[in-house]
Amino acid sequence: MPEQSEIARAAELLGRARHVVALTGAGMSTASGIPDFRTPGSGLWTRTDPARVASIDAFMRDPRAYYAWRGPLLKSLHSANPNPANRALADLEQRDVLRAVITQNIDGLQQRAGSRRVLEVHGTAQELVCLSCGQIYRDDEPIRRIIEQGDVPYCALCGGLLKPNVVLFGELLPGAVLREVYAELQRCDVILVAGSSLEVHPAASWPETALRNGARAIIVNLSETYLDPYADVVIRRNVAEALPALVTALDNRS
Ligand code: CNA
Repeated sequence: MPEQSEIARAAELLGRARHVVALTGAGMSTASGIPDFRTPGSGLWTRTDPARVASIDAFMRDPRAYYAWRGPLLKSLHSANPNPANRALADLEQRDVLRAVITQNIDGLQQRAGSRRVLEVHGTAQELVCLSCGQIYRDDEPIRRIIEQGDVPYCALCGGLLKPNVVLFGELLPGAVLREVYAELQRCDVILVAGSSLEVHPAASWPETALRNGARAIIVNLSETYLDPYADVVIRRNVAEALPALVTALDNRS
């Protein structure tokens, strides 16, 4: 008998699962034109030292330098649209296969593709928060113009410094979201990791938590991850091709 392809094996696992959860990362959005952090050549961190600019200490020390570095990423987020990988995960949720997407992404593409249950563990770039009074602002045109001009945005209410509502190095992850994440990791019997290098903690350790709870793991990623040897299926392909193929294979299962 011919060996089953990885896609078919993954579809088999998904088809039999009771509660599937996805963990996604920046690789889900590269097909939408948003660079990830670590892909050689295009990755944002291959050009800058992250701890130097993307930490809360660095932000407080020099917000202008932070915005100058973050500007190109924020700009690429504004013009991006969901891609077939995002739509495939939304399709899986619609088919009652996928129960939740835990995402490290800050771009909102998964929700725009139609996913309803998305747990944003690193916050969202679509908002800014005032570090003095906590007021939340939409990332709208006037604020974008300030940043694009090389200036720093301040709160209209109290004059405090505005920070994108994302988690920087040295900041805590949002507690309420984390509680939901751990509940999903308890419940899931399959975890589908897509487009993450699994190098940023604590998210990097969550598939292990799920495995320890008895879940099976499927990994779809272009480069190797530490988890590959422990996964049931590893699909080393572009998520924008592999995830739609997975949905088709699932639909074709009799
Ligand atoms: P990462 O460390 O940059 O890893 C991305 C992974 O995706 C790499 O292993 C790549 O090989 C892989 N990859 C890239 N493109 C594809 C593709 N088309 N198909 C399959 N695999 C692909 O990013 P992580 O998400 O693991 O790291 C977490 C960081 C990245 C979080 O703090 C995010 O906030 C942060 N980030 C988010 C965005 C975004 O919201 N789109 C963009 C850049 C960075």
